[in-house]
Amino acid sequence: MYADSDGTEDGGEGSILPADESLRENGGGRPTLPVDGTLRKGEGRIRHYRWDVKYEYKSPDCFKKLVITINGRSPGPTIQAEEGDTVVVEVNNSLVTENLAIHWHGIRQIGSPWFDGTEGVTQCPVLPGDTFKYQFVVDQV
Ligand SMILES: [Cu+2]
Repeated sequence: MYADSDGTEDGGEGSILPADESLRENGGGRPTLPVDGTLRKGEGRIRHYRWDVKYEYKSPDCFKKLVITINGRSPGPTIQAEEGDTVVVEVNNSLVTENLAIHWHGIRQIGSPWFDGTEGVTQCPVLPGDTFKYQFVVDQV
């Protein structure tokens, strides 16, 4: 299954790049994928997202209120990945006055405990105005 691949690395939909450098086009352009669309185990892709977290006014229940959004959405965007893929999420904290960490519930974080997103336990918070790059392998789906 392929997720969207609009070719951009920005926005909530993310982009898909083969983790194996040999599968990429020269020059780091748009990635090439096997013609039949299948990958063997160990040929996971890189799922790259850029998220901007901020407060926005939304009316989820018809009453306007401030909510925390990711790329303008609340709830935030969905990450689509398969077992063996590497998820990379660059999170920018635009909350202005609040620290931030993202916890990836259900991801075991084997070999990457510092990306588990528990502020003060496994990572320092992402300070207002800062960007933090989470990177982990999806070892089971
Ligand atoms: Cu959890």
